[in-house]
Amino acid sequence: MNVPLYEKIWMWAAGGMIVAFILMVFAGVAFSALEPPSHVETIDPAQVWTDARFANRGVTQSPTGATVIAVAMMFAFNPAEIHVPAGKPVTFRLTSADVTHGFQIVGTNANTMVIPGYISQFTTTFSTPGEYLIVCNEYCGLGHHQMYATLIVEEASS
Ligand SMILES: [Cu+2]
Repeated sequence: MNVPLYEKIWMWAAGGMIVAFILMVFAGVAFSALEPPSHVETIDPAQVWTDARFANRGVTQSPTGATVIAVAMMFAFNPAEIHVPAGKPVTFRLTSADVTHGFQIVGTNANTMVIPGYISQFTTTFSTPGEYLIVCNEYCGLGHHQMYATLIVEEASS
């Protein structure tokens, strides 16, 4: 079969692009700090406000970092303002009191779904002090666009 030169060039170029795209997907997974959920913990969504794990919402600081306990609900986060230290690992533990919400800290790689019945947990470190916007990025109802909170990353004192 006689394939003209230009046809061959386009075929190899198309094949090369497919290989490049597949390599980009693997590179993205390997080098972009993307992690699959490593933690599955359930909770009765009707008992969120009385469950001991979410009774003390807010930030617990320790010398090695901080833990944030927060609840997402229509149409707010509780607490609405979160203070964490810069440069130390911060573990977020989140759950929903009603429907599925999102928890995205704009400008960082922190982003998770908050699903009723489950506790979403992730750990991240904020290197740059400042004020960050936390938004719900899963449409959750008529007030979804008003659902936000503030994260304040403070210069570590030590
Ligand atoms: Cu929402």
